[in-house]
Amino acid sequence: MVELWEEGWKFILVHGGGSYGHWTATRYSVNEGYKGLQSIKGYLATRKAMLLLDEVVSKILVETGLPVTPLHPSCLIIARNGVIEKFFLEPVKTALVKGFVPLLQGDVVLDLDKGFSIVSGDQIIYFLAEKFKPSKVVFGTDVKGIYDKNPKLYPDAKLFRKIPLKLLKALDTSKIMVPDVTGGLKEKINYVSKIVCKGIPVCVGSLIEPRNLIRMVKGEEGDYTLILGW
Ligand code: IP8
Repeated sequence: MVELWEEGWKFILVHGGGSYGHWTATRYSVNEGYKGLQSIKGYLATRKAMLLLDEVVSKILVETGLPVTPLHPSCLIIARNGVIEKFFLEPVKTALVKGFVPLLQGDVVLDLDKGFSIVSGDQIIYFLAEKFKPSKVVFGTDVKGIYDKNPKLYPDAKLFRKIPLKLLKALDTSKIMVPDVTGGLKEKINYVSKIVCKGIPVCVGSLIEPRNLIRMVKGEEGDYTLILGW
């Protein structure tokens, strides 16, 4: 990733909740919103879990030489019933102008209807894509991309190198992955589709395989999925 930054690419990073955020949010039913003083415990625990995860992620990235600026959506976003209503983007813009790499995450945010709610990294990516109109959006995963079935369960799963939006929307996501507090793969596909519909190319691929991120960003040949807008 540092290679891209050194070449002058400007980009925003967004990570999800992983076992830190999802486990905590599920344990305290945070998605149900404010239900009295007791539920604040879950809100705080989830915020803390995401702060901890973000600290881990930013430390690793800084050690690779990437000047990341962690920007916590819990303090930048107001949602309504789980959907971003207001997003204070000035820190993101300033970080980009100053040559930093803004680092955001799925988070628990204040909510005009529910008191608080969880906003996924994917929803944040969609919002940012609409505002910043990037040349490409890349979704990083721990598998090579989008398959016809779960590659962790089925060794004969077939990787789609290119998949038209129509086929992507028709995939039976229940066979590919289990849902999580922000909707799992179904919601991810929903946001991927919305971004592609805005005319922004989207790739989904592994961040574990060396150089794969660079291949996806630069559009080089490789084992990953490119979503086609038709
Ligand atoms: O992993 C969820 O973000 P996601 C964040 O992008 C929390 O869905 C707090 C669970």
